[in-house]
Amino acid sequence: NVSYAVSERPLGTPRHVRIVTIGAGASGINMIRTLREKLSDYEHVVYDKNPSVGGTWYENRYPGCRCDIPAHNYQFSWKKNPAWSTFFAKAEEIERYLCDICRESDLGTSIKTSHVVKSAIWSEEESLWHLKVENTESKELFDDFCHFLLDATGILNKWKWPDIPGLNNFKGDLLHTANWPKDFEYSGKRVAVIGNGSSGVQLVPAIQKDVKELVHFVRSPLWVTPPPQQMLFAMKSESILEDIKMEGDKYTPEQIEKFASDPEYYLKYMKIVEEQINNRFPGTIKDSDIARYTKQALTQYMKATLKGDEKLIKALVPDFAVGCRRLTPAIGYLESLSAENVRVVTDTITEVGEHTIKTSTREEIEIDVLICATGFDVSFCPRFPIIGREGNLQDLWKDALPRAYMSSSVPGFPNYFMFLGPNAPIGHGSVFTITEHVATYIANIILKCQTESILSLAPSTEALDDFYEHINAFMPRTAWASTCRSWFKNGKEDGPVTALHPGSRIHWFHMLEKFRGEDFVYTREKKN
Ligand code: N01
Repeated sequence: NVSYAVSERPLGTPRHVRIVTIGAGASGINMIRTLREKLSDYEHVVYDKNPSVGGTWYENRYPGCRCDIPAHNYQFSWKKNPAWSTFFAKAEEIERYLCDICRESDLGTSIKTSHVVKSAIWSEEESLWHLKVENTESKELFDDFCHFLLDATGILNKWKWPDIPGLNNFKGDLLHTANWPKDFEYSGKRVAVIGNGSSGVQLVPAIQKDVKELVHFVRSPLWVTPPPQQMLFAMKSESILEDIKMEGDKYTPEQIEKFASDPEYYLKYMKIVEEQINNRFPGTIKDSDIARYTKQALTQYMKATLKGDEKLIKALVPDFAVGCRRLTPAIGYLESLSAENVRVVTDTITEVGEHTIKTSTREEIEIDVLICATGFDVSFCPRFPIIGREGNLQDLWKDALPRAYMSSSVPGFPNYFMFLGPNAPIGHGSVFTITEHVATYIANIILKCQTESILSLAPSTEALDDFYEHINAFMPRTAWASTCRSWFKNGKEDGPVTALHPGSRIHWFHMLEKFRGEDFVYTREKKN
């Protein structure tokens, strides 16, 4: 039925909406700014469960924690920081960067920390989400609502313990890297570290010199790249790179001053760093020349760094495709494994005793501290019930594969958007760049709803199927879909890659720029 009734609101005037974002990490903080730039007549609140902003960078505090994407690419395009002290920024420096942004601009006024969203229920009659929120300081539980619910809770934050019998009987200190106690003292102790993902390989060299003994349990090998500067400098013969002054991976004070005082020069450097990251994508295509070359070069590099130690080489140098597990620069990791106080154990852990770890060779290793660098649950299952038109998203994704249209929305869940949902292009490059593009995509959709009398929209099931037809066709061509255990497959060896998009980031950004209205199902405002 076409209605010719005249709306009281002049065409194009935005309808007032309330927007709630969950999570004040990089995605949530950036969204505040994007909405302020693009929208008018709206309210926006960001709830975060932690007492401070920063998300991942607030939570991860283990020794050696840093980002493995170059600092000058791991920042907002609208808040450049020429003062990063190292090539890969340390966790506390990134946390400070995010806190400073919230304090110095007034973006922080939209954020309520120590607030946990407990449930979200869609009301079809009212076209809005009803929320239950808890203030964890006052313990007050209150109701809120919003027209648009934005999920910026991130991917790698539900840390998981290894499934090892007896773990809870351990009488020494039991720690997880993602939940590191403040000022934990490990010096002079016998320490076991389980896991050699990005967290484990940063932790091991950071604590090795101070502990009495370090027993490192390695279940799968991993590809380690040469020091960052070496990679960057080898790839481009740009004269600007020859000039860059570093001591180890630290930028010298003169270099930082040069970045700060010469914006054109700084921009050029940032572009080279970003280009180097973007250029990595072809290397993830299985059996491509560049993939073969990279595998050969990294094998040589790892063998040389392990100084021909056959036992370590067997344990650590993979045979699977480069990129199948996340590549890591692992600064100082391989070198630290040759130290006298370090022992690499590849035997399976069969049980944890009160003060020991037992292995498949019946050995019992005595330890004081057990550190699990065992990663995260990447099932994408939300932490709280999100009840849309067709039930609870937790139930939908508990048993079935998580699937989201453009990695950001789900059929039956109107006006609900994720920043880094299933199959986002997070396998190569900076999450900051991705989240800025997603924020613009979501803000444009909200603006469309505000100005085109759209009360709600959700992707159609056909559009979701179509999106996954492409993902399923392309994923097998990538290294990510090779056989190796990886969080890209939520810890499985084989099986669908649920965390990554098979295309390049640039491809993804182009897709986000073109909103395909025909892929959505709408409800509209009733005209008088
Ligand atoms: O976790 P992981 P992570 N017995 O899942 C092992 C981001 N991150 O925290 O591979 C023995 O990669 C498991 O072995 P296997 C970054 O994106 C970012 O290290 O399953 N071992 C594996 O070695 C990164 O990729 C930064 O065989 C067991 C390890 O635990 C992502 O987080 C810094 C085991 C888990 O590795 C995840 O990294 C740190 C068992 N029972 C992290 N169970 C930045 O730079 C598990 N393992 C931003």
